[in-house]
Amino acid sequence: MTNTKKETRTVNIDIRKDLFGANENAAALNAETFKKHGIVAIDIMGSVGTGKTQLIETLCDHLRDKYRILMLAGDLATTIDADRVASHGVDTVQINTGTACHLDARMVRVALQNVNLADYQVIFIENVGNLICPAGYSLGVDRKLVVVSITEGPYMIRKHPLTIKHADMVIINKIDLVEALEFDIDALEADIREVDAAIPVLRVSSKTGEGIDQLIKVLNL
Ligand SMILES: Nc1nc2c(ncn2[C@@H]2O[C@H](COP(=O)(O)OP(=O)(O)OP(=O)(O)O)[C@@H](O)[C@H]2O)c(=O)[nH]1
Ligand SMILES: [Mg+2]
Repeated sequence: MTNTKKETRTVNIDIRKDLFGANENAAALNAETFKKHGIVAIDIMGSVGTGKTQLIETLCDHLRDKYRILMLAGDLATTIDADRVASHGVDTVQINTGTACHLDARMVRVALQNVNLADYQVIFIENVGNLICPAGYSLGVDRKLVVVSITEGPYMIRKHPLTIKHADMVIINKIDLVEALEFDIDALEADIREVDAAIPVLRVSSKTGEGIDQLIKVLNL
């Protein structure tokens, strides 16, 4: 009996590449869907408590008479943020991610499954509060905003530059607290410019509404 030696086949799986590749495919599908319905979709990222929901609430107050708006809220648990925005007369869908510290394109796709997209012109997506994880996951949106706020201390950009690299615009929120906190906003903006010299940076107070008209103008809404 001849003993024929067999070759061992090796398959290398790059899990990260596989994961990100699958997400990019789902993001492309989302982008196509938004385009087909003429929807402007905006992903709002940022650490816990920077004012993402407050910003969406204020934007909705300014825009809800002009556009039909849907808000998708990403959180590990609860419907608190979706409920807050819904109280402004805006339709919402809560996405509870369980343990995931970011939204991905598939979650957005699933969340939109039972939504009649013909009813909407603008979709605000509040990502899970986190300055790191959401950066690598495209959702298929038109714009990616990062909300930083002056209550996080002066070093968050230097410590977490990655999200800025993946964003189209940075919102510095809570500027109504500048004096009380003796915060150096110019230094914070200089840190942002170190990461991306060209990125638009807007200073707003989602609470008082300062800077919101300018933000709406820059967003082309
Ligand atoms: N003074 C002031 N407070 C603000 C402003 N924006 C948000 N806040 C307050 O900051 C706190 C957190 O705001 P949220 O909008 O819940 O923050 P978030 O980023 O959505 O938080 P998570 O969803 O938990 O990540 C709330 O008490 C808001 O009222 C602002 O411009 N000025
Ligand atoms: Mg929130």
